[in-house]
Amino acid sequence: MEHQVFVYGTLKEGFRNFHINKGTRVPGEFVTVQQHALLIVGEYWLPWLLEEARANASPREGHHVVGQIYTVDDAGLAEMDVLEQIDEPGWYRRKRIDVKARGALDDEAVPVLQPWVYFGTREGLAREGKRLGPVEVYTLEIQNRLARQRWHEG
Ligand code: PCA
Repeated sequence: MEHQVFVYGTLKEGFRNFHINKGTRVPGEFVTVQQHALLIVGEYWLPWLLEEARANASPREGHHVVGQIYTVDDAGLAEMDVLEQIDEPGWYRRKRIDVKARGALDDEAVPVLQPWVYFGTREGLAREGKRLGPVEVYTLEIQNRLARQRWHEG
């Protein structure tokens, strides 16, 4: 069976877990129909997409988060599930999300897609601690802060 997955973090093309992503990219970029808080958490600066628009009581809003869609087979999806530890308490949970082509959110002629996504759990956020965010897009610059921090720590 084929599945569509919306990736917003390290599984994106050019990012550090892309080798785990065995999917075929659907061209272009996509954004979430709802606003979500995309946070960067913990020792490993993990991208952590909350189902909610707000991380806490603060007024800072989430975004229409930007990502990529891949079509994967069962085995490919299973590999991603292992990476994201979806069966471990307090890690990621795979659920459906509404997305549209970037730039076309307000265009009713453009269909809403409902791929899988790996949401970060609230428990995981509490355990790992927030570093950054909410951000609209997980960038190479953010990913590489992990390496810079390691270098400074020696
Ligand atoms: N990998 C998944 C979820 C967060 C992460 O780093 C992704 O890229 O969508």
